[in-house]
Amino acid sequence: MAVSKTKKTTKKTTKKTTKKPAVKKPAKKTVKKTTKTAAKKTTAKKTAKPKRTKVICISHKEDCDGISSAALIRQAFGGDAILVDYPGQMEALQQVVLDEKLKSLYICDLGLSKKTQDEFLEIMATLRKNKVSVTYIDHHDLDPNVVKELKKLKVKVVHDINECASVLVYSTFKSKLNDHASFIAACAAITDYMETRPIGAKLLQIYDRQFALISATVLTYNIVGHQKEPDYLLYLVEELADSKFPHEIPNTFEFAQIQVGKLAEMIAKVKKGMKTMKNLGYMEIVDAGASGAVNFVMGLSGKDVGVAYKERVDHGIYAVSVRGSKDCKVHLGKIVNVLATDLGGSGGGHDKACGAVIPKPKIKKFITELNKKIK
Ligand SMILES: [Mn+2]
Repeated sequence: MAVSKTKKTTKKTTKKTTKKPAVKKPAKKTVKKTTKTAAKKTTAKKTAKPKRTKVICISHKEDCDGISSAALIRQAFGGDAILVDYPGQMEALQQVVLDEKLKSLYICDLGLSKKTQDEFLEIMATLRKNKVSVTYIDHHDLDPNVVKELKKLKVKVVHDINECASVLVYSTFKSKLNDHASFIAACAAITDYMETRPIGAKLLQIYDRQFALISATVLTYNIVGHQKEPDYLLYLVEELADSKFPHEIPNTFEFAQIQVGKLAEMIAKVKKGMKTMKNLGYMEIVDAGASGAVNFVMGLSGKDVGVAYKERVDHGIYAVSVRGSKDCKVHLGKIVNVLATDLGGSGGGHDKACGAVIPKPKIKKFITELNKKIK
């Protein structure tokens, strides 16, 4: 390497240096000094607050879009990821708000519902009071009043239901990301069914379609199959942030093959265990994730809506996945948001793909009411 100091290398280095905007550090120092002087007045050790230096990204752990969003944030800003599912989302926020070292927080691919939005706003207000910079990036259906409130609090909101969260992260922070980031975003767009949207389509176009499809799919199977191994999911975030292709991460394809086998078994189980109502197919899942089964429930039931639900014993709830076919004309995310809230749970999401948390005794009522509302 040292011998081949060609003109090309020099050019590249120059480009890189000019591309990245210089970080304004002096301004921050002045602020710190002022804080120190203020702290001196109150002498006691207790009041010496720790410097806020931490960058944290809270993102969705259950799919490629959430994991990829976390990876892109990590590439752009460093810091650590906290990966959560919907039932664990508020708990994670309640924890980070207590972190006295937190400087900036990114929240990605985590939609809000009627149940969670008020508490979310309260936590955002506390964070902003503590001068934590907060960026909320999401593409799920969102109450416009919540957007207004967030903007009032000076939370940076990047919200667009027309692209997946990773694509939104990519387009917002493009200048801080490398070329490979567009591939990660394209994979996320594929797995969120949003690769035909304006930006998603452009990103996918950069790469060979089959190459992107197999990468996105293998990545998804590794994410879905490692939901109970948070360290592995964080490792995936790191590797993707480090510009690795899914096939460069050891054993991903072998693992995907195992998952494919399990899914094939799931087809047989759904055929046997699925039940139908007039407008939907539904099934309780016991030994796999509900989100992995729900497409089969919809497809094999011949209905335009499929519901799969799995008990979360520790929480006394059912985690519910709902999918709509192309012929489904209602906005499932909006319907499920209202219905789940009425039943003491929470939920929401996209028009044809959404989820809910339903108290255990209310699951049957949820399904019958949903069946009535989607005719
Ligand atoms: Mn998403």
